[in-house]
Amino acid sequence: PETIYLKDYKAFGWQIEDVHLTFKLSPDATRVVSKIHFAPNPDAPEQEFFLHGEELNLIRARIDGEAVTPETDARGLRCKVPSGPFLWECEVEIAPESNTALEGLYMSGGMYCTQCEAEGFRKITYYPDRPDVMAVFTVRVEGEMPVLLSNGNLKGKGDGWAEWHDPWPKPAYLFALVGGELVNHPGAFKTMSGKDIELNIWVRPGDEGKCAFGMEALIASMKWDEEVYGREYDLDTFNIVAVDDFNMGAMENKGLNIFNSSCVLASPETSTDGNFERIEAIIAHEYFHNWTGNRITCRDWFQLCLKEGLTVFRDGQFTSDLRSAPVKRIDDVITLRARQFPEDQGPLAHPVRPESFQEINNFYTATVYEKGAEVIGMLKTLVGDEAYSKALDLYFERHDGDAATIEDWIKVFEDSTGRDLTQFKRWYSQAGTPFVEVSEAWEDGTFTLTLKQHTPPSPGQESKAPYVIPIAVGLLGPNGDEVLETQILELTEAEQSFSFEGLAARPVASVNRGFSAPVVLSHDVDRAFLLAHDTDPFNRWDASQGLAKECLLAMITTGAEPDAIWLDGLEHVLRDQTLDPAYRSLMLDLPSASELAQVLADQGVTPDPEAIWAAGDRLVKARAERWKDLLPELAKEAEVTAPYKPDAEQSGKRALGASAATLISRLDGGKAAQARFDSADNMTLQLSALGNLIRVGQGDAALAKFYEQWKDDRLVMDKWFGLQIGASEPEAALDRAEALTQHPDFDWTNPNRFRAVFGALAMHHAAFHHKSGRGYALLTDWLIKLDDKNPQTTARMCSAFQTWKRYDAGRQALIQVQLERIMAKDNLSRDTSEMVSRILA
Ligand code: B3K
Ligand code: ZN
Repeated sequence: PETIYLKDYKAFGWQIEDVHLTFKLSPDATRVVSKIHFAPNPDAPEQEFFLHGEELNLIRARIDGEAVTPETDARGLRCKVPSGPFLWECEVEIAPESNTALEGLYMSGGMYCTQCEAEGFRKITYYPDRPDVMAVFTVRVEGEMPVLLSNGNLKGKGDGWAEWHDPWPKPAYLFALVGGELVNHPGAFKTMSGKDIELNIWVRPGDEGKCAFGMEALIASMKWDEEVYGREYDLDTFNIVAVDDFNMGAMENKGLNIFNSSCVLASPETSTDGNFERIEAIIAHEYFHNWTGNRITCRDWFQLCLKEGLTVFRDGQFTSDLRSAPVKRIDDVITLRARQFPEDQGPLAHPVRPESFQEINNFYTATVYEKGAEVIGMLKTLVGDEAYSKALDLYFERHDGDAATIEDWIKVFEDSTGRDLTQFKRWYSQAGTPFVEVSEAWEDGTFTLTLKQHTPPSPGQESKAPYVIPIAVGLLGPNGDEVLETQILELTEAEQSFSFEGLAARPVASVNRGFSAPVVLSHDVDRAFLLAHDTDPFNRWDASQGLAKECLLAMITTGAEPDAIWLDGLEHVLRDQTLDPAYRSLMLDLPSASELAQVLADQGVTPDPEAIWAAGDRLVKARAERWKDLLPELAKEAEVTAPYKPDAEQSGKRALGASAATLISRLDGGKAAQARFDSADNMTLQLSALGNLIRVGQGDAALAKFYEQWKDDRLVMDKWFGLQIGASEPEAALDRAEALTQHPDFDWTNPNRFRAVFGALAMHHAAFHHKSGRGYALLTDWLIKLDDKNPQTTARMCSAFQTWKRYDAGRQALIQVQLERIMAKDNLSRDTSEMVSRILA
């Protein structure tokens, strides 16, 4: 496969004045007629006229009314064109019903829908399918369905047709079309300048009762973006459509967002608190793209983080404002450590702005999204809140309507603050997680912190230059009082010291408060003291996480007993009713097995998944016994008597209640869990009780009952599939995964169902890495099967193998066999081939 490089960027030779598309929908023979006015682009180098096009059946083409016979191949079409402006007309035929890759125009449950980002539009018609070619689209859709939607504003509709016009120039990846028998949940919004916007969530009949929450979230997002970023919506209508077959979460098509139904449909009976929070965040994320992504888009796909990093950062701010900021920060760091750190420290490591790719869909990664957002967070910390707002105003003013680059983004900050950001830009070009080592000195009232940074090599990057790292630091006196409020230290050298003078006694340093930089910190500090006294909620939580890791590592490597000092400190926090229940619930969470494996590997110890599992199990049991009096008190305190609401307050209580209940089930063999399950009137409670029953080996009857109750609800059934794997002991989890792939409801071509099973398996560290290799083989069998149908989802799931070099020679050999088996498959997709070759390299 061909590799594309950032350094080879070249502008397209033509500009587009307007695009008219007509769709005659039919499952096996949809006709697409395009009329496009091209004019030479004066800023582009000489080039032949090439339009992308894949899997299209060309019916006819005309230039200025004259029939032409272009040269076509698997990637597109070449044609001789006039030297001045011209009208291109073309008709193609496509078969949405046999499009199982879910990219381009495809069908889901009888409905037509599209997914064009990143390069799906070329499967709809011949077009310069690149984000820097922006055009105004007019779209006519003809079909026998009652609802026919496209981008922009509705211009007219009649029996079997509808016409849409989008006045905002946009790249083809933001094109969308939907046709089907859909019903709408309506809503309305008045913008800050007084414009009335019609809002709709379109769903299959039967799902209309699950839209109210999504609508509220949309309205809250529109309001928030006006208040915080001054961004107003710019069309008459905003439509959201839910589809069941979708490769990822959702898509920000202009004025017509298309969502995986799991990311928009919600009801208390069928969705957990976690689902509600995620739906709220994704709706906000896609809406925020209207400005960061659509009005200002990316010049090329290497600049993906320009829209994704910024939009993740914005949706994070939104969630922090609506819910709890410390809880959101902790949640984000948990995800970062679980998903981005392993990527950044393994064979798939790549810069936030990659410099080459074979298949761009493989770069919608935790690094581009989550680290991309962290980089913006650091920028904001360095310049300050006010300067950040000023810079963003300038960004919108200067680049509205542009296809921009990271250079443009950085320049806006340089121009509005006067600060030189040359060194800061390394965050975009160097891969790998920086390690920061902290050492301390104390002499005559002066306390000195010495920070050393080091970033290990990553594929294609042997040595790294130092980053600018904003490290937030506070100092606590011996009695626990804060003697120095949070300050930002700017670490710019490989090694640098910072002194604090005039202190009465040696302080305890709280370093990288709020996780001000996405680094791995090593600091020999009194964590129990920080757990007791830190005023920074993030670092207080992280002190406990650090103690948990130390405790588990000692249990794993020396068979030590659980650390009583840590558990006492934690108990103190748990009993503190002034602390948010959600926060206390997070305090009870243990670092994941995969994170422990990484910590061991970092220390040069080969992780043994069985030993990690056993230690975790032993610790949970010890905590349950130690806290047998405290747990019922917590459960009681966490009870919610008011009618269900998925807000931060209630869901925090339910989370604390669930944490307590999980430990209680280790003491009573599942008695209380059974009662909770039987009386549950919301999915949060029902699912957590079911998980606890499975965990103690008492889940079979409840699983059967749950199945009977929910077998007709696809989204709830995804939970049923996933939970029984995730909550089982390693061998039982493997047995269940094998059995579930034979279940009549295992519709493996549905990405949600496939991920429910194999995502759960890959996340179950001890099951997936079972020494028999069963987990590896099972996943591989199904990846090989799925690759022909859906390369994008297959490639994404391959990342389960990315950490393979951490493990012992036996496991490595087992994994290598499987990776080679994938590579040997006939007609392996470009997506999967790129992923597996990188993992093997
Ligand atoms: N921009 C889309 C992701 C498209 C993924 C293409 N493989 C959703 C989002 O980030 O909002
Ligand atoms: Zn996005």
